[in-house]
Amino acid sequence: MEQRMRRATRRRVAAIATVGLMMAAGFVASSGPVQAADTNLVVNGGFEDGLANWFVNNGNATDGAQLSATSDAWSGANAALVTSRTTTGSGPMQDLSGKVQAGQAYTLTARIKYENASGPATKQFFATMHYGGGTYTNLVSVTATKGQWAQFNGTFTIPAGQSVSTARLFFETPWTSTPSTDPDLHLMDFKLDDVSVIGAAPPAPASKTIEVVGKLPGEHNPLIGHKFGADGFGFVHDGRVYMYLTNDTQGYAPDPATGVSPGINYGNINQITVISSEDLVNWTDHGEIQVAGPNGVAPFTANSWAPGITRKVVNGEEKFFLYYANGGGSSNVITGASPLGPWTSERTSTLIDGRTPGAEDVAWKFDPAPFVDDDGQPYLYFGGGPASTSMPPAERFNNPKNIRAIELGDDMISTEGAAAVVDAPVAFEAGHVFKRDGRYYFSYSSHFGGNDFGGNQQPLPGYPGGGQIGYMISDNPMSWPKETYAGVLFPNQSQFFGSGTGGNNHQSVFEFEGRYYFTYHAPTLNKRINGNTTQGYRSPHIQELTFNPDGTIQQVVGTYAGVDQVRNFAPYRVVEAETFGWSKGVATAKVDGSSAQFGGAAPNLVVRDIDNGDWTALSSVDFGDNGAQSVTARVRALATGGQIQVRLDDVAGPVVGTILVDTPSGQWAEVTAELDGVSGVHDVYFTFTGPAGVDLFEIDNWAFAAATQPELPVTVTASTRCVGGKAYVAVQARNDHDAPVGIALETAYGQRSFTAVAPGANAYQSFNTRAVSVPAGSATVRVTGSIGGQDVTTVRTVPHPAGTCGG
Ligand SMILES: [Ca+2]
Ligand SMILES: [Ca+2]
Ligand SMILES: [Ca+2]
Repeated sequence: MEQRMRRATRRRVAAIATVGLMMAAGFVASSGPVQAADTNLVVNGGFEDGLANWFVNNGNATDGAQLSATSDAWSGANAALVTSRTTTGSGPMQDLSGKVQAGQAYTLTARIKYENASGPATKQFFATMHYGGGTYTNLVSVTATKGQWAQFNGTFTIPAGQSVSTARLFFETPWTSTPSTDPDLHLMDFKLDDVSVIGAAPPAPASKTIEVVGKLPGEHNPLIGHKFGADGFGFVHDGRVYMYLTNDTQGYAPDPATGVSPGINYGNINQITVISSEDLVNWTDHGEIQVAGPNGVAPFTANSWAPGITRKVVNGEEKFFLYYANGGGSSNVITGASPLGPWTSERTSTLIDGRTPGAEDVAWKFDPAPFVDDDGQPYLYFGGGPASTSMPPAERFNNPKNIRAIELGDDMISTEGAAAVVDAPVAFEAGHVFKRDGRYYFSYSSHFGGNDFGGNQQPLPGYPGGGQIGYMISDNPMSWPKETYAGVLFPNQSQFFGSGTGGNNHQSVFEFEGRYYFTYHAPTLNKRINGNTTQGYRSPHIQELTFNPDGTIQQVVGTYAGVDQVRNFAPYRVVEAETFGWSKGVATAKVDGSSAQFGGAAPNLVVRDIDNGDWTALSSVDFGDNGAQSVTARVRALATGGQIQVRLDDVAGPVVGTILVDTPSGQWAEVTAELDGVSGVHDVYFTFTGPAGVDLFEIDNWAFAAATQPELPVTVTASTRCVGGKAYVAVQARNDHDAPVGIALETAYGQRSFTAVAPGANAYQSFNTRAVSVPAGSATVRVTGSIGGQDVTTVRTVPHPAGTCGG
């Protein structure tokens, strides 16, 4: 009923363009005058990329159709064919949100054809914009003759006061509430081709760049300061820790004037953010996976919240399975060829939903967390939300039985059997399981009470309060009676981070190189931006998890300090520039091509929005005793006069090298700077300077080059001679250094070492081969000494000729 009401009040703005060419099949009209700056806002309007960027209008629940590509095109090889239309509005749609602007005029052209034998001789079609809610505006109309291509060709102006935050263009037949009474007249199939909407270029999107230093130098929480991320799930693979995050940045939209964003809208989130680290302090930004939505990996899902990932070899193939919540109603899984993708959907419908046995009473079939046991058996934990009203109030509060455990099939994309109740006290959501010393640990987030949980009730003694992380310990991953409850493992984060950081949480536990770690989120970056009035944008945190001798967990204390850096950062390799421990004022963006560091399957990002005064930094970089000689960065200059200063240990520390970004504007190029005095372990700051008010350049990756070791001067010779009918190899090394050195002479026929060879003195040995002849070969001379206080070893190889006695 609600849908019909909305449809009936659909606004038909009178600004239907005058249609110059009705029934204009085959006639090419001149479009209106188009200014040079005008641009076509429609992507793939000719359907030459198949159905990319197109989907079926879904403005009302009753709308529906099949969209396919057809070779019966007006031009090119393809057009779109829409069949099985359920409403007059059921037709091809493209999202122009963020592209069209209020008050602007646009020219719309398109080709349309219908052929149904029992259809009318002529039929009117509309190009219509859906501005969200019940607001629809017909833009341009054409009346087509059956079997012939007709052309839409008209202009429309979006009213100055029209909200265009949602603007979706679609094609339809004139509205009637009961089209099924005469489907030949109202629901005919039709074909569409060559769609264009030409007008002012889309406005530059407002900057989302976080200008404050969101992660303070020296601190390790939040993990990143240049974007948000929630519900972190830690996953260890091949020496790296990956964190999969709900992309809280997706809806972040700071007002250009005030810098304050509206509150978070979870309904907009359909991407998962991935970051990774080999040391838990310096994190690489791998960007976002477009999981859900019309252009998502799994387009039959709308949201991607609260990810959980695991790895399994299926039919001999290593695969990575990324589970996520499709809003509150269902959960799903996509498959990766690596932890960084590429990602595909092996399913065409959701994995956990109303059909899942044993989950019927679970209000929110979300928050899926996978766990693969040592024997290879996989499990999935999911669920949460309001408790069943069939329970007494006290039970609804204390033991809401709203979380489930279920076995996964060996393919990891199906379930087996019925889900079992996880009777977690005061449970709300965010189930997660790990195994340690043969026992299983289930952790979860507790609820805040209220009507969903039987009204105001007193928790049982020892049960968690609101918004805490509780845990249970069991010997069986499918058996979680309330008696397995073990306590609160993490109180609410507001206890540690203060005003503005409350709310629910979502945790995970992972083991990395012998230690256990606990992940959680807190809106600490949001708080650094806006003070105590936060808007719900959350950031990932990690603390170490420690256990008592009996296996219970010591309650975690949340800190900005976070965890210790696991290892020093290695600089002598290509490293993505989107790796940093701390940063200020920069953003990242995915670019075409693969990652130089992570290989062909991995996405590549660049650091952008680099202004004068911005910087990035790496924690505890180990340059070794010999130190670095140079640093090379792959950059794209955007202004003249940009520089990258390399500093040690502080954003205002000494400059040890300066990279001049003096390459042609707009082109990727490598630039190098010599370094002076960079050895040992340091934090490294890349500080960016150049003209104010413009983006200076973008950075893709960089690499340090190790200094070549200084050499001890030595003159070496090797010869063959004959003594007593035997061949000898004679080796001589003269110390040309200004201090004594050690010299070792080595041949295939023996070796000899000399200590403290004086300046100008020789080390000499004639090695008896005990043969009448010796083939050509070489001798090795190893010189050890000190240059400028630094211990140096210089190795020289010198050839000797063949020799034969008596020959
Ligand atoms: Ca075409
Ligand atoms: Ca900036
Ligand atoms: Ca990069």
